[in-house]
Amino acid sequence: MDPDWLKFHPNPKQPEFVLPAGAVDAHCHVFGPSPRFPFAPERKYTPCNAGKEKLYELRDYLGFTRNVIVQATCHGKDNSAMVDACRTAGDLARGIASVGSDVSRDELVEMHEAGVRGVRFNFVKRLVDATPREVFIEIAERIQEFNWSIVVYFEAADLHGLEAFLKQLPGIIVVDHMGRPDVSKGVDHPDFGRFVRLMTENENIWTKVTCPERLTVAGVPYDDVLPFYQTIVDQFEDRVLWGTDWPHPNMKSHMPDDGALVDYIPKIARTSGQQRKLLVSNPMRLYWAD
Ligand code: 0GY
Repeated sequence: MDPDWLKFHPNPKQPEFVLPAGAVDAHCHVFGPSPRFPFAPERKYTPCNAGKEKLYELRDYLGFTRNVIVQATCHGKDNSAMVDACRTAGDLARGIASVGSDVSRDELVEMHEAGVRGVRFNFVKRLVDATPREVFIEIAERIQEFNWSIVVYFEAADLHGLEAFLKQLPGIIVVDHMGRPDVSKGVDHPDFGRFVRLMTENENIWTKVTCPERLTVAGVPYDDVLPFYQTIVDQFEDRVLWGTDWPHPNMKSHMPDDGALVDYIPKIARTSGQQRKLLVSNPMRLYWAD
C-alpha cells in the first residue's frame, strides 16, 4: 500500500443511534484482498486490503442489513472483487460497476445476476484518466435494458462544465457526496446553489449525503458540513442515500470512526420519517426493485 495510506478504523465505537430495520449502507467499497483480486495497473493509489469479510463484519456491528458496493478506482474496470462480494451476500448486497465501451452484453447480464444495478462515471482527475463523454453516453444507453442507474463522482468546481452532460443521461443519476461542495464557501454560495438548482430542476437526479470527513474543513465532529446535508435532505428527502464510504480511500487528515459516522445521521436527517427514507425506502426502491 502507499506509504501515506491511512487504514480503516480498527475498532469503531458502537453507535448510539439505532438504525431503522433494514438499513442500507449505500456507499462502500472493497479493496482486494490482493493477490486474489489484484489492483489495476492504471490505478492512482494502492490501498490496504479491505475485503468482503471485513465489510460484512462492519455491516453487522453497526446494525446495517444491506450494502451497495461501489467499484473502487484502484480496481479499474476489473469488477471481480466487487462482484465476488455481491455474490457472497446474495440479496443483501448490490453493486455499482465501472465498465468501458468494450464490455459485452454477456458480461452485463452476468453482473446483473450477481447483483450489479448501476455503473459509475468518475470525473475526479486525481482518481482516473478522463473518459470521452460519448463513451459514457454509449454505456448509459446500453444499461437501460437492465434498468440500472448511474453514479457520478465530480468536484464542485466541475459542475458547471458537466451540467449539460448530466441532463443528457437517461434514467436515475446519483451524485456522490453532494458533488463535493467547498464547505469553506458556506451553504449560501452560488456554487452550492447551482447544485441545489440542478436537483430541483431534474427529478431524476439523486444524491448521497455522505462523507462529512472528506468535506469538512473544521474537522471532527463535522458541524461545518451539517447545513449542506440538512438543506439537501429537507428539500429532497425522496432522492437521498447514505453510506459509510468504508474503507475510506485517500483520507489524509484522519480516519473517521464508522460508529461516529452513524451517530451523525440523525443530525442530517432529523425526523424518523426522513431517516427511514434515507436509510431504507430510497435505497430499496432504487437498488432492490427486482
Ligand atoms: C469515495 C471517494 C474517493 C475514492 C473513490 O473509487 C475510488 O477510488 O471513490 C476519493 O478518493 O475521494 O467515494 O470513496
